[in-house]
Parts: sequence; C-alpha cells; structure tokens
Amino acid sequence: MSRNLITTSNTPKSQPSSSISSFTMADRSGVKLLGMWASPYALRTRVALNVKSVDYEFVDENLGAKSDLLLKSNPVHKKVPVLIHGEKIVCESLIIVQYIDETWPSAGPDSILPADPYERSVVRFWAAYLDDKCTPLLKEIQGGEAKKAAAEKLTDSLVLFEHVFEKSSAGKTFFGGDHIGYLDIALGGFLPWIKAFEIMKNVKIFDEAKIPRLVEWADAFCADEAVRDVMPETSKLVEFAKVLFARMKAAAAQ
Ligand SMILES: N[C@@H](CCC(=O)N[C@@H](CS)C(=O)NCC(=O)O)C(=O)O
Repeated sequence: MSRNLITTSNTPKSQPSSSISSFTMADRSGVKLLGMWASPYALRTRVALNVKSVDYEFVDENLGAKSDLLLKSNPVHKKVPVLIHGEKIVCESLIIVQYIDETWPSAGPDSILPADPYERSVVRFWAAYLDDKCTPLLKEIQGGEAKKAAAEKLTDSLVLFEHVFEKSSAGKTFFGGDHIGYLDIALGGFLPWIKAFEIMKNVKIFDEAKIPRLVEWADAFCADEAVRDVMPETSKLVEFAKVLFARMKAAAAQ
C-alpha cells in the first residue's frame, strides 16, 4: 500500500511557488497530487495511485484560495486533481488514471485498463457516459426543486451500469474482475457524494430494488485496501456539503 504524505496548500512546504522544478526531498518519489479531500475526481486518482502502490505526496488544496502551484499547473481549468510527476504535469482525473496505469505498469498486480484495445474503448465509452450524463444529475439533485425525480433519473441511468457491471465483472467482485479497474475507479469516486446526497436530500440513489449488483459492488469497493483509507467519511462530507451549498445559495441570491 502506498504511504502518502499529506500536506495542505496553506503550509509553505507544499507551495514551491517559483517553479515546478524546485522540488524538495519531501517529494520523495517525485509524485505529487494536487487534490482536495472531498473531491470525487481527486479520489479517483488517489485510488489509482494506491492500486499501483505509488508513493506520493497529497496536497490538500483550499479551493477558495488556490495555491500558485495549482494555478500554474492547471492554468486552463484551475481545477484539481493535478498530478505532478517530476517535470510532467497531468490534468483531468480520467486522463491521470490512464497516465498512472501506463506509467507504472508493473508496480501493481494488474492493469487498471483492460489489455484488449476493444475492451479499452468500451470502458472509456462508459466512463465518458458517466461524466457526461450521470454526474450532471447529481448537480440537479443538489440544486433543483425536483430532487426526487432527478434521483430517480440518476438511478435509472445507473441501471445501464448494472448491465455493464454484469458483463464486465463476469460474476466477480469488480468491473475489472478480481481487481479494481477503470470503471470501478470512474464510478467509485462518486460514492461518497452519492451517500452524502442520500442523507442530505432524503433520496434513494443506490436502490437495491433497481441496481442490486451495484449496491453489492459499492460495499466491496469501499472496503478494498486501495480505497478505504482515502474515502472521505460520509458524516464529514455531509457537514462540508451543508456549508458549501449554503455559500452557493447565498452567492446565487446576490
Ligand atoms: N473534469 C475534471 C473535473 C475536476 C473538478 O471539477 N474539480 C473540482 C473539485 S471536485 C475543482 O477543482 N473545482 C474548483 C473550481 O471549479 O474552481 C476532472 O475529471 O478532473
């Protein structure tokens, strides 16, 4: 399991403000992840690093006061996660996961993406579907009046994932079979927020009646050793989300 050093973006140690090449000994393996503890996208990349047993430094960014390093590393989107590997900078969670898989192929027991090019294209298709079609529904549940209808729509779109799971897991625990794969990581990153929304908004998304295999899968994913230490606690996330949503509401009313 990876040993990762956690720093926050407000500590000087985590802010080499001048250039990316000014790494210190704290970077150890030369892998630094700019993330944020509650970010579903950062969670994807942390799980991928753990699957590959990559030792890395985690920088917990304050997204209300982004570090110079984040702004300089991802000037286009100014978002986390950003992976800094020596002099190389990689942005966008799913691209980072693919980079991790290709860069450290032999560090872990298995590949995150399937070896077969066609199967790779299939998992990429469904990961894109998830980000394009499913995650906007989380925003609808959060902000919209019709939160129950949006939750149902999300569950219905996850029914497609239930079929994908049945096919790609072939009776095993994960989308990747016996081990965590690309779709496990892509969907799993959102589990903490789905759980938090179920509590805060009093809706059912992971509904056993509609997606029983995915409900089982979610428990196995959260319990996996590559995941459990980096999974945000639901109660902490709920408290964080309450403050965040209140701030967003106040800003929208201005
Ligand atoms: N498509 C991006 C989304 C990343 C994203 O939305 N990150 C959020 C945190 S969850 C962020 O950094 N937000 C800061 C902002 O929008 O200013 C990915 O997959 O990495």
